Amino acid sequence: MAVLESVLNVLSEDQVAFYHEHGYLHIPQVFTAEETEQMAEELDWQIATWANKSPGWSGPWRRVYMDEETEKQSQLIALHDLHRYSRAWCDAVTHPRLAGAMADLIGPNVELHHTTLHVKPPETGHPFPMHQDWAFYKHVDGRYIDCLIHLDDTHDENGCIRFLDGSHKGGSLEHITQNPDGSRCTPHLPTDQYSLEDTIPVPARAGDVVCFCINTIHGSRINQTPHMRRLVRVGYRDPENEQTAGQSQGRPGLMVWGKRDRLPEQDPFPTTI
Ligand SMILES: O=C(O)CCC(=O)C(=O)O
Repeated sequence: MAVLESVLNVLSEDQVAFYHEHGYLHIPQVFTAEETEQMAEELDWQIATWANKSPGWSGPWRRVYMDEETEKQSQLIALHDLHRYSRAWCDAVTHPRLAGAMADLIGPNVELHHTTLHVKPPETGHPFPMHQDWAFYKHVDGRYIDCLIHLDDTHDENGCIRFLDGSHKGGSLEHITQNPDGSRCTPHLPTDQYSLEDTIPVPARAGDVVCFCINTIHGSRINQTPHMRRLVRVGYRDPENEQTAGQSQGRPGLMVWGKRDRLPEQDPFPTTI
């Protein structure tokens, strides 16, 4: 009888099965201590040199998640596409252990879509309301994974990521995108139907990656500690999973694993935009 050869690059079969069942996966120590230290050092440089500090995501959810005083002070430090700003982050998003793990989950072909920094400053660092990342960069199907690269150890006190177990199986959901006065707000799910209380916390160590499907519902609590909580989100997709709206639409990404197959009538990328 023919024995099926494993085609997995980095993950075990149990890890792959866990991801497909629960919609998320904690992958310990994707990066070595030395790599993580270099990434953290260059991240701090990027924060000091390029990042924006702002009140963060908007919407009526803020007053459900925070009291008035905290809400006024709550901040988020953010920056997009870190791999464009320093070498350690270019190496990180193309790292064979990370890219190989993504190929195990959505391969054989994996394209980088975006990189986004989320730093929760001490004491009042921004909570995240329940949402799917699909609402920010809509794709036709679930062959899209967001990875949270951890630069700091996380736990509930500093706002570790939390998932609604198995929620990816429900597909994409319409989000609230307007304030009661009709102005636009950051997409989020109704606070009376989706609660952080129902989610599973996934604490992780610096150097770990926690990844999840674009349709997995998630959120996180405020950072109540005196220290920053630094996470970088990196999005990877099957290059044939078409984007229909949102962040970075129409922008081809680096192929970090496999090849970009040519579709019928598809032209090569132009040299100007
Ligand atoms: O940084 C966090 O705690 C949450 C991040 C998040 O919700 C996201 O990247 O979509």
